[in-house]
Amino acid sequence: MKIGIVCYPTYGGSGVVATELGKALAQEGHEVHFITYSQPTRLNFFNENLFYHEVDIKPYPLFQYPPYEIALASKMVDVAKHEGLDIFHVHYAVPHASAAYMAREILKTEGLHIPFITTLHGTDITIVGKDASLEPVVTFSINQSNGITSVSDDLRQDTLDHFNIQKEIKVIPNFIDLKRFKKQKKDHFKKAICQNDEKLIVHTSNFRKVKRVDDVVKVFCKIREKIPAKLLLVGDGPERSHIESLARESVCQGDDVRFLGKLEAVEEVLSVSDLFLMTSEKESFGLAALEAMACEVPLISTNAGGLPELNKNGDSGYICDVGDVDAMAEAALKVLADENLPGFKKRALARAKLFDIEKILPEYENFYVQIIEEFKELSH
Ligand code: GMT
Repeated sequence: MKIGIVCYPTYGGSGVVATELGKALAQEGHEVHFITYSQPTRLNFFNENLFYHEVDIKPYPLFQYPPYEIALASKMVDVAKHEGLDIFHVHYAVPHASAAYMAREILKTEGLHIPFITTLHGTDITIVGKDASLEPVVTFSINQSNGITSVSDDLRQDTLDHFNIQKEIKVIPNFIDLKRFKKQKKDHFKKAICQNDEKLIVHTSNFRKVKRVDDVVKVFCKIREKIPAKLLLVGDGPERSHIESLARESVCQGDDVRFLGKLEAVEEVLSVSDLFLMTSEKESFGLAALEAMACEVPLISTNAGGLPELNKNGDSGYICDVGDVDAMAEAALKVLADENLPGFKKRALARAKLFDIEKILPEYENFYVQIIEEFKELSH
């Protein structure tokens, strides 16, 4: 198949899922065309089946806000015509679903019938799309999609509860490449951070308010009161300087908390970690946590969104109420106890294996075939 993938090219989870999916499809022999405004972060190598088309956004004195959606739709039309695409797969509804709708309708006038699938990722539904300033267009373009997927059952339900959706939403969860995300031997790295064999706790995110990273620091301080431990904070985003101040003011300041910024090889840090903290207020799936679990890192998470579909309470870690830092610290201490930790690590990996890309990829491939066939019939 020839597939056009539209996504945000940045570090956000939806862009990572889109890029990893495209890479895996290319590996299977499909031709994959990424259409975005800059090169996707994880698309930094050559593969004969992978193509990148940059959306041109031309500034003009009249435009306070350059019309990205129109430029994207125009590029989608251009790529579909010249590359002979069979289907578009757009990740994150805003504004990709409405751009895809526009592209499909333009192509139709030229006798080309190319369907599109919209994958809902999280904040496109739970925060951005729900806002009254966008909701009518988001509802319309989701309903106009030829196929809709969501990354968790919870997100599917949330979409049905808050939008007037007339179509079926298929749940295809996030996935993990277990060949890349696996525990590696990095003892020297662990020694460098934890000179006295302290327990190593990690959090990775884009430091937005919704992640409640201040709760990560609070939970860590409570753990630190009881046992020797270190905290690594990976990633960057709007809340980072606030979190740095919070960490400095906390009792557990100094060398105990380290900020690593954005990391390419996050699996190296995960390989030496003992516990992942995901304190989010909203989280449709929790891809960062799945990456940790694949590296044998147990998880303390909140019960937000789709997290209970990923983390099994008492098995791969523990689940606590959003904001309940006391419960999270208590649960963390249980996991980190020497007699419990090896079992939790093993079970975190076992749970991650359920989301192996080799299991999930055929679900997308079959869905593409189904949608292409259905649209062909409809168009005749
Ligand atoms: O919030 C983010 O971290 C970015 C956001 C995105 O759409 O780029 O992530 C969402 O999509 C990921 C991939 O499907 C999910 O694993 C994340 O749970 C989800 N984030 C939220 O729902 C807050």
